[in-house]
Amino acid sequence: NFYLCQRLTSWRNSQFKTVRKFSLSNSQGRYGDWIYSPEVSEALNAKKPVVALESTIICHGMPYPQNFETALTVENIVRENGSIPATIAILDGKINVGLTSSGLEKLAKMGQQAVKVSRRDLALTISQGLTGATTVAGTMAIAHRAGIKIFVTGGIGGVHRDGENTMDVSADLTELGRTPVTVVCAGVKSILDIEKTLEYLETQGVTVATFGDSADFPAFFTPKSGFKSPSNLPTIRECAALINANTNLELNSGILIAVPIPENEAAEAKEVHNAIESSLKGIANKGIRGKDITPYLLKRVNDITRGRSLKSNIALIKNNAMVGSQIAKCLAELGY
Ligand code: PSU
Ligand code: MN
Repeated sequence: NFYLCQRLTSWRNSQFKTVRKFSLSNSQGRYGDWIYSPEVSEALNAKKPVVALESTIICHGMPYPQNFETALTVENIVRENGSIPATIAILDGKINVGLTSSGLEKLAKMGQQAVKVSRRDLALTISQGLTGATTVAGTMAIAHRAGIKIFVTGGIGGVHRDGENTMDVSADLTELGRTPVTVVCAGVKSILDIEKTLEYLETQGVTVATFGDSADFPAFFTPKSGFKSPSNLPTIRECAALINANTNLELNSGILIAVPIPENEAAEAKEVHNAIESSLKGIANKGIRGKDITPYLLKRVNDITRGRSLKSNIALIKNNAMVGSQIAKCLAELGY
């Protein structure tokens, strides 16, 4: 028994050493074998502002090559406005926080071949060694564990139309209810039920604010949805103060800051409305279900408007990146 015990202990020690060595060589950051890009690792260690970016928007939200170009541009806008971008994805089963441009290009070319990774898919994608693009929910979960407080994207998922019957409610909303990360977006597309999405965010205890002076919650392609925003924050500094108050309370729930698309970049409301209505008919006719619904609708709307909605989509993400980066920078400057 003594012999066995000794053998076991030395085996366990050797395993431990292997694991330690393995993780050190793979990680430049604080977590096991997560892979941090050098600039993200350096920024996190030095407590410099970092902004998380998602990858589902690259693989499942936009066509190639616009997805690749936009991803690179958005990262640069984050840098120009004082923060370090951390695009999050799973490459061959490894969580990457901050991607190289070749990593970004690989994902952009993979498109829908990459797994769409929400919270429920994280452990599966890692344990199976797959490559996946993280949604808002998936990205928030990782960003929080990496110590990143701000996350910029285009739009979030929400309560789908007819959601009261289908129960199709994006896991993005429940993630916002349980993960203290601030998501900066342009509201939600009217492929969704905007009113019910706002109700559900309230149920989940998510603080929602429109950035700027508008009383409305924005509708992604257009600055106004016709639904009132629960609050407005006119300045970057007020956004930072809100995040700080939320952190200090240890509520552990997230914040949604909705930035209306700049008026001159907005899509033609009627055109987008028609494209969305006809795309919605397609899901029923083609029997599209579950996690495939959002990517299908995004692609159809892009196709029907022949790229005009994509142009607005790209413009609003750039605008969000500027706002989000400035909020992260302000948070760091205030020592929050
Ligand atoms: N809405 C958009 N663009 C997007 C998405 C939503 O306008 O790219 C993506 C985001 O990654 C979001 C996900 O987290 O779709 C939501 O998917 P679902 O509805 O299946 O939860
Ligand atoms: Mn869904």
